[in-house]
Amino acid sequence: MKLFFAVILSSFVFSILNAVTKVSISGNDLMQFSLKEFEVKAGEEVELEFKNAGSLPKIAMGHNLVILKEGVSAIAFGGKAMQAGANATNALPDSVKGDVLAFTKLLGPGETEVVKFTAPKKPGIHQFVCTFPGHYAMMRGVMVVK
Ligand SMILES: [Cu+2]
Repeated sequence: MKLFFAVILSSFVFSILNAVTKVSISGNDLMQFSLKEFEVKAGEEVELEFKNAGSLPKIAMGHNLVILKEGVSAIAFGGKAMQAGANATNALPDSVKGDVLAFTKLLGPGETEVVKFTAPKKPGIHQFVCTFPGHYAMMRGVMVVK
């Protein structure tokens, strides 16, 4: 009987430890994210699937998804990335990654990437943005940590 409870308890603990929030977002040829807002639980693992659902060539319409640290504005960060030399092949210069919580690479048409990260322990709002040159004006959203 004790063993039975131990098994139940350990599988329960295991499922808590493995709680993963899955989020799917895509970007398209109209410079739009499919989601403007998503929610995660503080401290929980997040599996973010990002897809470039467009068909235009990557050099003209590549997309990435960059989640920023709390308090960093997507607009300001987009400008900063441009000044740091963001371009159509390297949209997220290393020198600005200090402001970043998680990011995907720049994806071409039909490409998908899954990134895993741990949600911040502190509830709050994190803006996200595509840093392909010029896209930050339209491709923005927020991740709410609850
Ligand atoms: Cu984009």
